Amino acid sequence: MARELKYADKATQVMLKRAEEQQLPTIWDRYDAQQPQCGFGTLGLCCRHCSMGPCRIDPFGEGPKTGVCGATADTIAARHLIRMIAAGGAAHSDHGRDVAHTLLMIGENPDSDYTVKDMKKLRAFAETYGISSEGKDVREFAKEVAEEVLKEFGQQTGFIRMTEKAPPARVKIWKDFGILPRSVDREVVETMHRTNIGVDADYKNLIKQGLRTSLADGWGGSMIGTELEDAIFGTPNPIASEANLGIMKKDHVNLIVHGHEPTLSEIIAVVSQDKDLVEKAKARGAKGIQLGGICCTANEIMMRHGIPVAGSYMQQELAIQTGVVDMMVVDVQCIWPGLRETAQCFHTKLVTTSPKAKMPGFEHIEFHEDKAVEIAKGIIEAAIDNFPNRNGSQYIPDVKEGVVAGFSTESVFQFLGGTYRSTYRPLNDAIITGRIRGLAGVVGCSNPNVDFEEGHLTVVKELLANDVLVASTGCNSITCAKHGLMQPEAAFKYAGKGLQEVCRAVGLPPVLHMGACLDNSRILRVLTNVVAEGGLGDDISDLPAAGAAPEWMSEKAVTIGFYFIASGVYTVIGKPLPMMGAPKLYKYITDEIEQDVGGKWVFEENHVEAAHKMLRHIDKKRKALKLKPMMYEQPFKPEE
Ligand code: NFS
Ligand code: SF4
Repeated sequence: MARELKYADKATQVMLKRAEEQQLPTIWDRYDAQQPQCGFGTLGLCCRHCSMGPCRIDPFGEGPKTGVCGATADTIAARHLIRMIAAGGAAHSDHGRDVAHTLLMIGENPDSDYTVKDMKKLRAFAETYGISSEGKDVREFAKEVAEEVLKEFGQQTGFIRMTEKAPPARVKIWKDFGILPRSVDREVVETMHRTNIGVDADYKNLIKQGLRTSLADGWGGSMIGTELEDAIFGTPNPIASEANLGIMKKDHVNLIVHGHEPTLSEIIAVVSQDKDLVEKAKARGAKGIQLGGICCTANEIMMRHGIPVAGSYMQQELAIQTGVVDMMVVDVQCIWPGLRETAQCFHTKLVTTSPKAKMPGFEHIEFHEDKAVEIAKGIIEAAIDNFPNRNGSQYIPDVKEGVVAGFSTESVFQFLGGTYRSTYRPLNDAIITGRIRGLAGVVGCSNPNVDFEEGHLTVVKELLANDVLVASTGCNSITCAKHGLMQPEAAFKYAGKGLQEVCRAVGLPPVLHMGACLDNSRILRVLTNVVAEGGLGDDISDLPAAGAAPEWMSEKAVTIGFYFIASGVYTVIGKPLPMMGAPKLYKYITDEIEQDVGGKWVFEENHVEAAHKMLRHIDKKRKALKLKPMMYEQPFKPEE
């Protein structure tokens, strides 16, 4: 079916048209083939948690209002929702846990290919766990920290220690409400238990456990992952790079890394320019080796090495359709098994590397961290060997954009305060004096159920025009990068006058690339630092700030949304969560929950209106803080 993508980047538009002409399969075709999708599932009204079912609730007619066990719509939808949180949180946190394992290996294996690149960061992290580096060599220290962290993943009592990094007022809310997470494993397991047949049927009590599980991810698994990745691979600093399919080169071996965990891609990034390998590529007739990323693996290596991004989630098969990808090597998460169908039409070799993620039609070269360089070299060699096998038509759209990435909680600090004094003061002052209206995190996936990139671009541009500084992660970052929003010059094109002045003064792009989805934890820390700097209330929920994931699709996005809400953030998504058939649950998570945790869900499929809702919320918070009126006139003026 011909499909027009009005908002998508030019490379995607061209590639999709070619795919139609050449009858190559795409995610959009598979999506269309699923229409109409199940109404019960969309509304959150089906359950197959036991074999008396599957059950479904009739939301309109005379059909059943409960499942066989008597579970109501609210119970069924709430149980399903928190299982999504458990799954998404487990994905992030397993990633975080793997990074802790890498740290342990650094401690235990003297021949490890990994080292600690940022000792300062590791020391600061270890302090939270009451571990000092004094009198210890790096390996001894790394081992001690890793063991303590890994123990925490499975602890039965106490609480996840990174939660103490939140503003004290926030920690008090979590304690009083009873959602301070004990440990990742404890919360995920308890969520699975409670949603088993005949256990928790109270939608509010279920959501409460969901909130606690999401916090175990945001302030636990994810945050630990980010911190330890920074310690091992280096904390990102602003770095220039490029994004979109046009980064690939016809006369080079093109190796695409796709997935999420940077342990393999980091090593590939380092060894891909190895002299012997480049020579080998030349011997095969290529001019060199071009590395590119897809999804969050791309974000990780762009943030730390400036390796260009080939595309976002929705472009994974379009990359292969260029005919010049000699290998796509994947680790975990957001990888389509359907890539096989596309790769079959070309010479592209698909390689899985994680024992957790094998796929039919992919070759499996298992990655082991203790032989990281050796395996990475083998993978690159296999890509080189595949270069002469290019068959089908080759076409690389000549489309790419410049981007400045690499904003970490720390580098934002330095940017604002200069080299002499790291401080968030200028940011707080810009908000207080009305140059910046507020802060927004715009994050998350893309989804064939929306016009590709319309959601991200509309929300971000509307916020910028109204002087909101945007922090971005995940596939939103890739969209913003491809559309030129992550260059300092973008401020002059898209930002309101106040935000423009701030960006010009310090040379910041108006949209800050803060990394992968795992790095949403950086946004939590930025918000915490803004609170700590003073003048904008005591808690994250006091800040003129909001979050959005306009094109979300993954269970990870559900977890992220819930931990932002549990941290006091007003959070807007496009397509509603699958629970619209559960009226009491809907009222709770989009309204009453604000009383409990300070944040709430907002569903808004009109993206301009989504941004306006965020702006209204930001204005409400500015008013409550009695901040000065905005310095310059804004296009969006909320009706009084
Ligand atoms: Ni996040 Fe990153 Fe992209 Fe969505 Fe997938 S890559 S972890 S889940 S699709 S933003
Ligand atoms: Fe049906 Fe209840 Fe079993 Fe779910 S748990 S399938 S609602 S009987």
